[in-house]
Amino acid sequence: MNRRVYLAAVGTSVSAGLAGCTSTLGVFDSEPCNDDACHIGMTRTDFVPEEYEATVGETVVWKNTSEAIHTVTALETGIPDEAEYFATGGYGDEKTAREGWHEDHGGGLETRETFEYTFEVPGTYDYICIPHVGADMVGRVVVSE
Ligand SMILES: [Cu+2]
Repeated sequence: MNRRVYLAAVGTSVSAGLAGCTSTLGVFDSEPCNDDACHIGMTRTDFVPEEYEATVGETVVWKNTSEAIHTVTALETGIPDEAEYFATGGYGDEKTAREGWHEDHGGGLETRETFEYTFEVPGTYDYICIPHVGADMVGRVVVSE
């Protein structure tokens, strides 16, 4: 056997094997937050669970359990009037949050980073991931007394 051909074939199979191992986080996609450290996980284009039930005073923790960058951005028209606005990056309103993302990916949550918010007002809270809202990456937290 020609030695150069043999090496080329080995090189191919090695790199193919490595490529198959790069996405270790994918194993947890069906249940990305399987410990007490977070409540809502983020896969490639989904918040999991998409709807989360909380009680007043509860601090909810989101964790980016994927290899993509996400945001947690409340919709101003989708949260109770009395509730304090929330968004990754600490933006005070939805418009600024959207501008921050489009300017320099402000508010982006990297792999394994977390974001938390304490829900003080009962009601329904709708939020989105700005870069993936087109892929229907939306979530809801329902807060009861
Ligand atoms: Cu996203």
